[in-house]
Amino acid sequence: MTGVDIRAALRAQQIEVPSWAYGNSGTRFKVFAQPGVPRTPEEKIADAAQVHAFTGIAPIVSLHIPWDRVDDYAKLASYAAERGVRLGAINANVFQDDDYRLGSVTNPDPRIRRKALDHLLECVDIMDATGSRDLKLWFSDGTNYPGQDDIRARQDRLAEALRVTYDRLGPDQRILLEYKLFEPAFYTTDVPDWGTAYAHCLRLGEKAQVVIDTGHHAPGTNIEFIVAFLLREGRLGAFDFNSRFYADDDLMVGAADPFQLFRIMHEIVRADALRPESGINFMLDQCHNIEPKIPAQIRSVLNVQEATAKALLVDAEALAAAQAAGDVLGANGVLMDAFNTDVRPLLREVREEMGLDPDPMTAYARSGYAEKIVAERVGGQQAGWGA
Ligand code: RM4
Ligand code: MN
Repeated sequence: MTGVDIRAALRAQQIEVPSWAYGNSGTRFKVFAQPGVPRTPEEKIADAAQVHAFTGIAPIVSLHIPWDRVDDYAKLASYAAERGVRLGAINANVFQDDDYRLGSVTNPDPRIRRKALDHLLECVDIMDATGSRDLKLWFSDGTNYPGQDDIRARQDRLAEALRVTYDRLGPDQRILLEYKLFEPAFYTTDVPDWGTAYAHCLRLGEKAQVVIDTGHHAPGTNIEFIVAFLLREGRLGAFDFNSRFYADDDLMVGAADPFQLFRIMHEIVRADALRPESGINFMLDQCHNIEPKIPAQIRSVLNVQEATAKALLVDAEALAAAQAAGDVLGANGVLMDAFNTDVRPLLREVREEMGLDPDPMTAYARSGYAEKIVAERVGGQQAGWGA
């Protein structure tokens, strides 16, 4: 790829940010409230718009329902547009109601299954109003004890709910099915891995795609292999980017293992799947429990951008030649040369070409926005997990 192509690819990159990253969050031990945190979906969108204003590559905001429930979604979409961003994936939430103690769409009680399904269908109605393409489904469903419920019957119930939801989708809408190894269930999880998600998606049809949340695997899992495999099958719909040291830590993407992020982005570039038209939704799914939220989101977007720039720098011809010649060390060297390149000067230039400040972190800090929201957002109920 020429230098001109690399810059064009970087300018065209799009990353989707989660509305919930701007609200208060914490662990099951404590939610630490921060001053200036949004109280409404509009305020979350306003904060997300700052991330785009300073990075130039984060023009889309995912919503989570019911956290972001409003009376008029079309109005929310215009509010976003006025701030220079647009609404992205609608994330369903069937994990925060007392009724879901034994599961949502896999619950043994048909009344509760129906309630969960109705929520999924409500989310598609919301997509119609917001113009969103993607319905992101993560199920916390599972069991804690052997014998607690029938593993196969739960798969049948899951498949049934997915089928009804899939059949409700418009022609340009998709289901993004997310998997997670464990938590909150500790014995069985109903969608624990990419294979399970992929099998359900295959049965549903082409509008069902797998989401890879980078924090949802066993330690040591080779995530870039999953990326390569799903891309090859045309079933990779999205990422939920974050980083982890232990389990689903939801830390900033690229913070724990920048090399892994580079390897993932290399598979994306290799498959020419970076372009927005390729249909891969590059989302962040993070919680900023102790660090300031808007700068943390900016840093995360920049981390993905840095990994992408390095992936774009891989000399594909030299790599293919070394691979064909069986030159193990040569091939590895080509990849490492790209990873070890300092792409920060290149990215400063790309930002200048885009009319942005070359240093988004300090530009945001200088902007006074953080002080402004602390002064203005007084009173009301801060968004979050119950701070
Ligand atoms: C889950 C999963 C989902 C996210 C929720 C908040 O672990 O990652 O994508 O919506 O957390
Ligand atoms: Mn996720």
